[in-house]
Amino acid sequence: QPIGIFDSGVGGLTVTRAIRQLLPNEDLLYFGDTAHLPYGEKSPEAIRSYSRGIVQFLLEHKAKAIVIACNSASSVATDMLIEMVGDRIPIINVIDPIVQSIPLESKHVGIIGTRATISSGVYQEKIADQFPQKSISALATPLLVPIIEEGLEETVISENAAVHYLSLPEMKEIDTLIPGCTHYPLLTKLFSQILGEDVAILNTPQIVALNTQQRLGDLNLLEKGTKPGIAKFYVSDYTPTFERIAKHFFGADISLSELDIWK
Ligand code: DGN
Repeated sequence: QPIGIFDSGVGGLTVTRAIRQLLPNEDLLYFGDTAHLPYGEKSPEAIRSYSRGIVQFLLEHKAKAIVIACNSASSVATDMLIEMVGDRIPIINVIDPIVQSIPLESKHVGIIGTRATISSGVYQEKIADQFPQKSISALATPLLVPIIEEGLEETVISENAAVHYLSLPEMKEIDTLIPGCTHYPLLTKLFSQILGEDVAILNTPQIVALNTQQRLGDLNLLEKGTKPGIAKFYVSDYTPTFERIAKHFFGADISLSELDIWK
């Protein structure tokens, strides 16, 4: 039985890549809702409705666990999906494990993400609940997504955009940065050049992969065989551009198959 993973598009492949590296014997079933992206600019109602359809699809394909590999969907659809699935299979979102991984010594946490993620306030609430003594600053940084999708991480364009956002007053005093969007791990090097060594940048795909391993381990759901798992990658709308970007995020040659679950 595969681990089902979904995202609004192909950004969730940064998380999928980390899961694949950590759990190479697991079968993976990835669904990217490219027909409806970007979720980051959609309303909570729309994101919940798309997420429900995708989870239905993953359940029909016998997923033994589901990873919501999208910060925007994790922000607004996690509770609804847990309610929908009940105790049939575990639903893993990206936000809870990331919040739990904030260093205890951190005093001021900065979160960057899409408009949907930041305006949901979910990161802010969960951090405030768990670490009431920490200061929190949150900033929507939507321009970074298309820059990364164009493969422009190492150019003056991404540098200017990142410097612009990270120099805003909200981000001035932070000592920890949460790259709260599937795409942003590709800018880690740039963020650390801008922010300096004293600011910790969380490795969000790795954190989510470790949490997936732990949740599956606790439920005795980890694959015991030693053959390499099979990974399948579906999208609701195929274009060669999505495939090119997918390879960039996954860091290896993969092919996408179109499957319109909305028909
Ligand atoms: N996958 C989305 C997220 O992590 O919030 C980013 C892509 C988008 O919808 N703009």
